[in-house]
Amino acid sequence: MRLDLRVYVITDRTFRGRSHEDVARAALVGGATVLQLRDKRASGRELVEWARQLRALTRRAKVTFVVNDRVDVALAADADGAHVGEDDLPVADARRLLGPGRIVGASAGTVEEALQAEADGADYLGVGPVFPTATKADAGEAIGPEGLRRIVEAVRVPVVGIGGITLDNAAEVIRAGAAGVAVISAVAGADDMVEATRRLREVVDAALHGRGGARR
Ligand code: TZP
Ligand code: MG
Repeated sequence: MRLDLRVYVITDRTFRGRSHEDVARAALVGGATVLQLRDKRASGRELVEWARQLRALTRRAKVTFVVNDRVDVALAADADGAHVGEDDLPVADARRLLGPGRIVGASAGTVEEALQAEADGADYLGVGPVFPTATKADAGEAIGPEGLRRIVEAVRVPVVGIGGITLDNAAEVIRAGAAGVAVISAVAGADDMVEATRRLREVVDAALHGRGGARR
C-alpha cells in the first residue's frame, strides 16, 4: 500500500471522554489516510488491545495504521508500522525490529534530526510543532511553516507537519511542502469528528492540487 500521509489522525483519549475507537471510527468515515494510536498513560496490555481494535477497523477501511512509541505493540497487533521519537527506540533499531516491510515514522524538529532519522531508515518524518500546541506539553518551540519548509527541502522522505494544525492553517502546511497534516485536537477535540476530518481532507486536497499534486 502506498504511504498516503494527507490526513494523519492521531487518536487521543483526553478529549471529551472519547475512546480511541470513537476517534478512529469517525476519522475513518471522514477520510483520514493514516490513523495513529497514541496513549502515553496506557499499559502495554491496554495498548495491544486497542491496537487490535484499530487494526481491524483500518484494515476494513484500507487505511494505514501506525502505533506511537511502541514497536512491540505495533508488531503484536500487526500494525503497518510504528512512530518513534526521542524517548523511544532509536530509528535504526525500530527499522531492524520492524523489518523492511513495515513503516517506520520518526519525529524531527530540526534539519539535523531529520537528516539523521532519514539516514537511519525512517520512511517518513513527523515535523513540528509547526504551530503552538497545548496538546503536548514538551513539544518545544513552534518552528513555523518556514521551519517546516527547511526540513522538507533537506530530506527525500515525505514529511507530515504536526502541532497546532487546524482547518485554518492546514493549507499553509501543505504549501510549505508537507505531504500531509498530522492532528490530534483538530479531530479528537472537534464537536463533529467526522465533519472535522472531512473538511481537513478537503483543505489538504485543495492545497495539494494547487501545488500541482503531492510532492512525492
Ligand atoms: N508532537 C508534536 S506536537 C504534538 C505531537 C504529538 C501534538 C499535536 O497535537 P495537536 O492537538 O494537533 O496540536
Ligand atoms: Mg514517542
